[in-house]
Parts: sequence; C-alpha cells; structure tokens
Amino acid sequence: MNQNLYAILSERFRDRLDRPCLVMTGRTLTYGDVDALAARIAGVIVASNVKPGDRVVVQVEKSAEAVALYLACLRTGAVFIPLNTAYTPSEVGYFLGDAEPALFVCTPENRDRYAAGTLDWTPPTILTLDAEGGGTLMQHAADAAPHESILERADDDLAAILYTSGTTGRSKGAMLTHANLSSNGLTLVDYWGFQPGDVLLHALPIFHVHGLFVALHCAMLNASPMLFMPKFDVAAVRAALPDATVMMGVPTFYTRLMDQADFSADECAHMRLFISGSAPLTAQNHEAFEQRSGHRILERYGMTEAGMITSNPYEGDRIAGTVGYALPGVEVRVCDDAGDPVHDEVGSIQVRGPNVFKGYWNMPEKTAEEFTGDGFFVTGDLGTQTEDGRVAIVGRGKDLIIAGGYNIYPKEIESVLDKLDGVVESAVIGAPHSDFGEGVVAVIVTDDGQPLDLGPLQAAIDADLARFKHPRAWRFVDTLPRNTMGKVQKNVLRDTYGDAFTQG
Ligand code: MLC
Ligand code: AMP
Repeated sequence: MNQNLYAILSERFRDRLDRPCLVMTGRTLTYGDVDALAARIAGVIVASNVKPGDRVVVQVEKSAEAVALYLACLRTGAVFIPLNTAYTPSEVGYFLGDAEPALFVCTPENRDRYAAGTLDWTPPTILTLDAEGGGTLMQHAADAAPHESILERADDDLAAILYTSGTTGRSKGAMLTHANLSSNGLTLVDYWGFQPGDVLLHALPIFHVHGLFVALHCAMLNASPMLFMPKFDVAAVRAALPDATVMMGVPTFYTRLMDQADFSADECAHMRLFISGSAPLTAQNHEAFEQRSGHRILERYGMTEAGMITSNPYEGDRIAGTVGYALPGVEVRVCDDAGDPVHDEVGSIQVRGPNVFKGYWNMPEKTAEEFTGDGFFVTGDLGTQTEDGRVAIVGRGKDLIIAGGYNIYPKEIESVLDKLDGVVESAVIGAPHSDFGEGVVAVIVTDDGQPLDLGPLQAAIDADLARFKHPRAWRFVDTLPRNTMGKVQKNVLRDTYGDAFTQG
C-alpha cells in the first residue's frame, strides 16, 4: 500500500470532493479544488526538475496556494521545508545552505531582496508566491499539465524537514517521514473525536507542526471545512466562532480572547472543543477560560521532533496544569538522572513511537546524542508522571524561551549580542509576559555597567534576528552571576529580572 501521506489524506476526502475545505473571506475552495490545485502545482514541481527526495524550501504567507504547495510536495515525493515568514535573509541563508533545496519558493518582495546577493547559496530554481495566490509559481501552474498521480512512498521516506533551533544556537532540521505524520494525524482525529459536521477554526501559522500538521491533517482526515484565517485576529476569530466546532491554539489565543471584556459563553455555544498546546497554559488561565466560555480546554503536548506526544482525554478529566496521557501507540516515560523511569518525581520526559522523527538532517552525531540506548528520544522537557501515566510539564532542561508559541533559543541571541560594540558579554532569559507567556530579556554586561544606547543595538540585531526573537527588555550590569564552575546562573537572573514585563 502507498504510504504517501497524501494518499492517506486524499483517501479520506475522495468521496467528498464537493465539500468546502478552505473557507476564506470571499473565497471557498472545495476538497476537489484543493486537490486540483495541488495537482497543478505538482506539475510545476516536476517540470522544475525537482526529484523525489529533493528539498523544497518555502517561505511564504499563509494562503490556500501555500497549502496546495505543501500537498503538491507530498504528492511528488519532494521534501517540504517551511520557514517562518519573520526570518531575515541571513537566517534564511543558513537554511538554504543546510538544506540545499532544488526549489525555493518565497514572496515576490523577498525574491528581490534575496536576488540582491544576500544568500550564500542560490537554489537552482526560485519561484514566488504572494498572500493573494499570485506570483511566478501560480503563473507556471496555470500552464502546467496537472500531475495527478501520487508517488509511491514507503513509511520512512521523508515528507518534511522542520527546523528547530538548538541550545548550541545552530538550527537543526528534524526529518519527518510520511509515517511519522500519518500515524500522528490518524491517532489525533480519533482521539479528539472528530466527527461529521466538525468545522475547524484555523488561525495558526502553517510553518510549524501545530498549524501545518496537527490542524491541517485532522481536518483533512475528517474531510472537514477549515475557516482558514491569515493570522490570529481576535475580532475575526470571535466572528467565526459561531460557525466553528473546533479551535486549536497556543495559550496566547486564549488569553487574548479573555482580554476581551465582552467575550462570553454565548459565542462559544456552537463549539465542541478548544485545544491548546505548544506552550504551557497556566492552570489559572485554564480555569478562567472555562468560567468565561463554558468550555474546558483540552491541553496536549508536542514538539517538532515528535509531533503530538500526550493529550488530556477527550472523554474524561482534562486536568489543568497537566498534558494528559501518552497518545495511543506512543510510549512516554519520565526518567531520573540515572536513566531509570520514575513516578511522581521530576525527571526527563522521553518518548518512543511511530511519531518520533528519523533524525536531524546532516547531523548524525547530534541525532545519536538525543536518543537513549533503547530508542527513546530525550525531549529536553522536565516533568512528572503519575503511576497511571498522566504527565505534567514542570520545566525545561534546555535553555529555551517560548513566546506566543514560538521557540526562541537564548544562545542564538547571545551570539549576536556578544559581537556588538560595547557589549562585554550577554545573557538572555525569558520573563513572564501577560500576552506571550514569556518575553525576551537581554542582560548586557558593559565595562562600567552603564546602559548602552538602544538604537544602535536594535539596528545591529535587525539584520540577524527575526523580530519575534528581539529582546523586549534590556538590563545593563557590570557582571553576571556565576556558579563555582563559572557557568552563568540563569535562575538567579530570572529571579532578579522576572518582573521585567509585569512591574507597575
Ligand atoms: C509576533 N511577535 C512576537 C510573536 N509573534 N513576539 C514574540 N513572540 C511571538 N510569538 C511580535 C512581532 O515580531 C511584532 O513585533 C509584534 O509582535 C506584532 O506582530 P504580529 O505579527 O502582529 O503578531 P501577532 O499577529 O499578534 O502574533 C502573535 C501570535 C502569533 C501569538 C498570534 O505569534 C502566533 O500565531 N503564534 C503561534 C505560533 C505557533 O503556531 N506555534 C506552534 C509551534 S509548533 P514588532 O517589534 O515588529 O512590533 C510546537 C509544537 C507543539 O510548538 O506542541 O505544537
Ligand atoms: P517546538 O520545538 O517548537 O516544537 O516546541 C516544542 C516545545 O514546546 C516542547 O519541547 C515543550 O517545551 C513546549 N510545549 C509544547 N506543548 C506544551 C504544553 N502543552 N505545555 C508546555 N510546554 C509545551
């Protein structure tokens, strides 16, 4: 049987081609339309000499055509590599150099910036796609012969590579196979009780696991319509809630809804399920959302390398502050420092199963380091697990900030800051932030501990770092706290500057 993820998805909507798939303002594409669009784009991919296993790097705004481009890659066996639209040319340059794609699709504006020689590595073919579905990709697609067939793929053939930053500051490409993605999608659509009549409110970006795989695959496997929004806009989301039954979001979606004084249970009456993940949802927000909306959020836990790992039950207790149980077919354990599984004490969360990635692109040593001898992936998250298997995340072993569901690695920012004039050294930490959960604070050591002019500092990091990674609070000191081994004590910094975004 063909293990191509697109074969599995299309099998589920093949008899329902006239049903709405992507519902946007003023435009609806049925499942048949999306399938046909994907076939036309697949024709362009094949005509561009992209072979099965070749990489296709994509940095475009969210649109129906962007979805079809993803599906077209699956269809032809190309490996899809989505990039955050906020990445700067220097960040994109790294990904292109590492992935060496046969095709790069970017926005027309970036095409001009990148053509100006900002990239270290130039892909053989560069096509463009804008937010309205225009650009050279679609011009070619209008003329291309549709490529209807779905390439035969085996379980462990690559479907996608998603870059995830690392504690060393260098991004790693997590290689995800067709079976990683299909096994996870098929499990979730059952586990979360997807049913006829479901309509998914889709306001997430489509360059991460959450919006691209979890949301899209669940909807497509159920042949459900998606209310497909370009981004999370609280007014648009509220207006759409009465037409939806399921929403997937990061905690910021829920806090932004609750910031609306008149947000109430009435507009959620039609909803069946609110799901949260990608970042911790505080127990306080969990309870507050239930009071306001009448719905108990279902929190689940996942990561780029493993898709969805645990989930609170659909039927059963959704306990605030916990992420529930290992999904069916997935093994999760919490181990102590000696590597032995423990219960009810904090340890390292580890996962094994068909959802777990194949390894990091071009980094076999790094891959080996992150797996145990018996094949569990070490997530880098710290948590507890009860005897009956319920997991709670209590912290991170990795130095990572999660802001609004985006992962930000302090090391990457420190490496940029440390090179700047007047900066002796830097330490970057996350501090509680009412909107994003965590915000980035830069603690900068200067010769005399006196503040530097922020203008030049900001300008200097603009070229290297996407704006969501920029520090939003700056503190200047003459020295950093260190332990006896000379390591910077970030916990001390977090205690000292923890109120950076919450003070008066
Ligand atoms: C935007 N900004 C952010 C930010 N998003 N800053 C920190 N963290 C973020 N997440 C900054 C921009 O740079 C800009 O700064 C300003 O905020 C406004 O930008 P915007 O584009 O208007 O922001 P907004 O639309 O409000 O977006 C916020 C958001 C969005 C929370 C809705 O970030 C979002 O959709 N997040 C979801 C991320 C996600 O899907 N994560 C899943 C990862 S998968 P300036 O300076 O230019 O004004 C994963 C696995 C799993 O983790 O378990 O799911
Ligand atoms: P990413 O690498 O972007 O896939 O981010 C994955 C990380 O997000 C995980 O390793 C966790 O640290 C975090 N994460 C995902 N879901 C949750 C959750 N429900 N609660 C707390 N942290 C989460």
